[in-house]
Amino acid sequence: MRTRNASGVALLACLAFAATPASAAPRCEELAASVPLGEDLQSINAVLVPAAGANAAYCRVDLKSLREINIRVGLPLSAADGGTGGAHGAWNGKLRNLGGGGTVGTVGQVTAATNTGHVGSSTDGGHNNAVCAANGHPNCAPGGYGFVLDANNNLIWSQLEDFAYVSVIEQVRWAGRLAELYYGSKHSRNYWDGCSTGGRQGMEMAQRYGELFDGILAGVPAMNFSRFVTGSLWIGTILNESFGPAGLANAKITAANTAAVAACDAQDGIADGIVEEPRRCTFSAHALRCTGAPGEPSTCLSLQEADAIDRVWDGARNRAGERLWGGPTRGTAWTTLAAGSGGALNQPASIPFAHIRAVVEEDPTWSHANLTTSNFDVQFQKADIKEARVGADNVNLDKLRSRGGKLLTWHGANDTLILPYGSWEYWGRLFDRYGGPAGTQDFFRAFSFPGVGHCGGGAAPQPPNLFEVLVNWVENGVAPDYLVGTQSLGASRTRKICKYPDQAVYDGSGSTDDHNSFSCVVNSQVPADLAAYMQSAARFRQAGSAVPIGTRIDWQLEVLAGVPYGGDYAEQLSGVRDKVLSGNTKAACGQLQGYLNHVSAEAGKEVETLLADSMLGVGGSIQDDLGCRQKPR
Ligand SMILES: [Ca+2]
Repeated sequence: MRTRNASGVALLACLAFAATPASAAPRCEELAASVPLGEDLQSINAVLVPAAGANAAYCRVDLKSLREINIRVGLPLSAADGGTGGAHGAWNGKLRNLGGGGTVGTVGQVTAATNTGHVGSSTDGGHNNAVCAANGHPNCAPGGYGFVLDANNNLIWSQLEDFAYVSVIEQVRWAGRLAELYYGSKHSRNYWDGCSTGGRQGMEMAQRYGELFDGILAGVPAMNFSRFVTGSLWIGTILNESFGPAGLANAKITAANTAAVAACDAQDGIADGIVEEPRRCTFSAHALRCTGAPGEPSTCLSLQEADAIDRVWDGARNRAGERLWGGPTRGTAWTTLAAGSGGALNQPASIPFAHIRAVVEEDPTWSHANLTTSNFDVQFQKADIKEARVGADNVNLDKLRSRGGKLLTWHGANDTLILPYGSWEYWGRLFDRYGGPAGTQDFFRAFSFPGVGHCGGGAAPQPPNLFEVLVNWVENGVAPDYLVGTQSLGASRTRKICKYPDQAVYDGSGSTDDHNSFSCVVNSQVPADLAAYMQSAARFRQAGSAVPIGTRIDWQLEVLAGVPYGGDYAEQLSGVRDKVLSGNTKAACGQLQGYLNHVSAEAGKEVETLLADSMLGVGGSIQDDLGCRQKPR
């Protein structure tokens, strides 16, 4: 292990001269000494891991890059190390960068990549759970967010940014650098492969660094970070407000979900236990109201219970009744997003709760009990303003498209952790940007899997090997119009899952358990009823006028205080605030316009592009509220 020491600068100079010439590629054991330590490499260790069990031998490099970003790169053995069978030793010439899960916090295994001849890579997301715990923070465990807070409970923006994307692009860059050094040859393909947090990381790569990738598999992305986390808290909020500490028996929730699936199953024409499009299922829990009849089930519902279940299914709404976010689809268990005791649920589960507490409120004592259906919209807006730039929900994929790269994504329609609403919402906005689904099909394909849970699972046909599908698209030009899902039912059930928003339709003959009996009907746009379902409150003003302009500006100023380049913007925005508070609307509008021009110009230089998203959004909503936009746009 080599590490950077106090005289790092002098060491760096010596090592640069000592670097192995490119003509003689270093063996694994020489690899660490071949890379100069510097600002983006604090330590590096390389070890040849012999073949063991199902795992092929590979060269494992563990390094620490910027700040607390730890990265692992696995390299199939080079010819010099005895590797055979690939384009360079055992290497197929390709990078397969692997995504993490939850809040990460440890580097992941890379053998899934090295075993198939790829250079594999992973990162801990820029924080180590053990370091977090040593700093005395609560919620350091996987799924906790203690790592973003300093000792005074102030948000460490760099930690959040590292988690969002910096660690990820460092991971990808190091995979490429080390491959070139070890094999003496550049990679021929660059792939991303992840699900959940790994899917979000893939979306970040597509949006920010699309020019670097041939193919990105972003499964079930935890994107829309600034909105979906708060949206998830709706379940716990309804339960707490309706039932307090007693909660609602999970047996009743399960019974309601079971009844909903039974009621909606045949809507799609096939009674198979699967609701093809849960947004079209409008089953009300009031069907399960207790009647007092003898022998009725103990899971029958009171008026209040039925109301609560319907409101959870419906999803978060603001006080004006506009949808903020979707709920868990009917048929989806709530036990991943809500928690409780004694078989009842009454509060949000730990991951979204920890997120709001640490990242948004910067207060480890903040309680979910502060949230009600009456102030939920304020919380939703606050998180969005604060975190928009790490939201991973930018629909500008021009970099990926221009390069000819491909983005393959999917979501289980019964996801228990990351509500599928976020993917449907993003796909719809992407179609809007690129002139409808047809305008996206050469670089983007998305699949909504009915009945499937979080990154798989559920009593429904499961996705095939999607990485293989992606590679076949990138390297052989086979763009997937549909995927074949498989469910084991003793005999196997296969089903066509058509690319979104196309629809699988039964041909009218043949087994409904055979995908060959189905055809995909191409939809040139998202069907009107589903588009209507996705209608939501205007972003950054979801609470309407409930949050005073001054408060919204204050939230944005807090963001600006924590980022590079923030000072200039903050000065201008403070000026707007002063003029608003003094009632000088005309002058406020003028200064706000100057501020927005400034942001637009900087965004054009791609400086902090996604920060600009929230700054422009907040500014735009304030323009509307102040009536600044008098001329038609
Ligand atoms: Ca069905």
